[in-house]
Amino acid sequence: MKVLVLGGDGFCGWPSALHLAAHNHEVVIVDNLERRKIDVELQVESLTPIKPISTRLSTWESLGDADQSGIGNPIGFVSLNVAQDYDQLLSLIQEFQPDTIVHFAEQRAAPYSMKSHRHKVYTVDNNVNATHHVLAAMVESGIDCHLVHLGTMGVYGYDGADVAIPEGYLTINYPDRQGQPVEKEILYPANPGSVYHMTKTLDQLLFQFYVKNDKLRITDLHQGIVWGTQTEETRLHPDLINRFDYDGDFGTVLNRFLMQAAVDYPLTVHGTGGQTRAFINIQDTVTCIRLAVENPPTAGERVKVMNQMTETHRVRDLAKLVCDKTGARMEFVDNPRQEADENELIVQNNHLLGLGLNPITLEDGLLDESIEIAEKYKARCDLHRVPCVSLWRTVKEDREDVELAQASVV
Ligand code: NAD
Ligand code: USQ
Repeated sequence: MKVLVLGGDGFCGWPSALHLAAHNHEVVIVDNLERRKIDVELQVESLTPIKPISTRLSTWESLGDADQSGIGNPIGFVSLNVAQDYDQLLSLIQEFQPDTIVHFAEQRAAPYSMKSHRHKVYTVDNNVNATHHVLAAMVESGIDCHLVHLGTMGVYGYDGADVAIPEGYLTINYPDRQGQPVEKEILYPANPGSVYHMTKTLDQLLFQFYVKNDKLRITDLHQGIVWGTQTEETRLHPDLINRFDYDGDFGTVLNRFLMQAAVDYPLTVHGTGGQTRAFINIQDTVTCIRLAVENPPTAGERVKVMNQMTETHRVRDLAKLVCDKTGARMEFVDNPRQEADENELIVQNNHLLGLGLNPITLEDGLLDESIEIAEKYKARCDLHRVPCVSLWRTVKEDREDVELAQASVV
């Protein structure tokens, strides 16, 4: 298939582009390299030394061989801003005629989206416009292609509702005006916990409308927190290494804990650490993307929502696991976010299991690889970038309490 990978230079997009190419899909990456510019803004770099996109692509191509394995299949690259350059995006879709567009091109960090009012505005502008531009361009081009979007488990919220979170839709019953029972399936009530997560709930409404109005074919993958770094393809050459974000804005919890253990920084457990979240290894992410690409919905079918996660864990249990494996210590710090201290989370993921996903869990040994990577590159870590300094609270006194507590750590 011909696949456009929007956001294909990022943490999930890069290994997904390689994996699709290795499976003989014709891939073109679209990215404005904004994520690399945000590193400059935040004065931090990926723990792993990532190469420029041109080096990544030429090294990948140089690995090609005659055995037709798919390794080294050329990948194209187009630099454009999906949220701003509508005409260029439309022309690209008309020229390339993709069978599938995989859309990773959004600002994805909850703490970054809550840093300041400017960051909130940027996140909404970038994410909602990017998604809407893709949908409008799909319709205007007249090309029948399938959109695979990266959504988040966070659209469901973490209020601990005593249900197994379904895949996108909830069946509700209510009486009509005559008191007769009515049954309906609705999008699971949105309950975002950050401006970033809110943009993903807005994306859901855009999808619902464009499927109803224009019969677009859309898969929305509600992904959990991704951990790990390397995949089968990125391991093939040092130039292909994937990003490893560890800073207080973009680093996600398990990768941060692994890095903190490597540099002997007490693991920063927010609040009681009773937050339960869904997780998935990056190798499973790329497999799920391919499964979604290769199994599109039919025209007229409602948005196909699949929960892209493999296991759930409490934050303090993850911290304990990492401490037990590495000898690190943990510290309970004031939570900079506004979120429930404790929640239960049970999630249905039957769609992707049914398509053949064979989950990699924390038990499967890849944690050791991540620990090795954190150890190998720990000299690149800037300890000043470790604390989470983005505060959710807008009340001045609340902020001062958290700031004071943060200043006392380490
Ligand atoms: P990332 O920031 O590493 O990658 C996103 C890429 O998109 C970057 O290369 C960036 O430059 C590009 N981009 C952003 N806005 C763009 C625009 N307007 N035009 C062109 N390119 C643009 O993030 P990631 O971790 O790879 O996440 C990818 C997607 O997966 C996001 O939508 C995110 O919400 C979702 N997701 C990620 C995780 C996770 O744990 N990383 C979990 C669940 C869902
Ligand atoms: N946390 C800590 N200590 C830390 C960092 C985080 O205790 O040092 C806690 C947070 O308070 C939160 C939990 O760990 O309760 C998860 O935080 P995170 O930063 O790992 O994940 P989150 O902000 O939810 O965002 C990440 C990705 C986002 C994706 C989301 C999937 O950045 O793109 O959408 O995971 S999910 O969480 O399932 O919604």
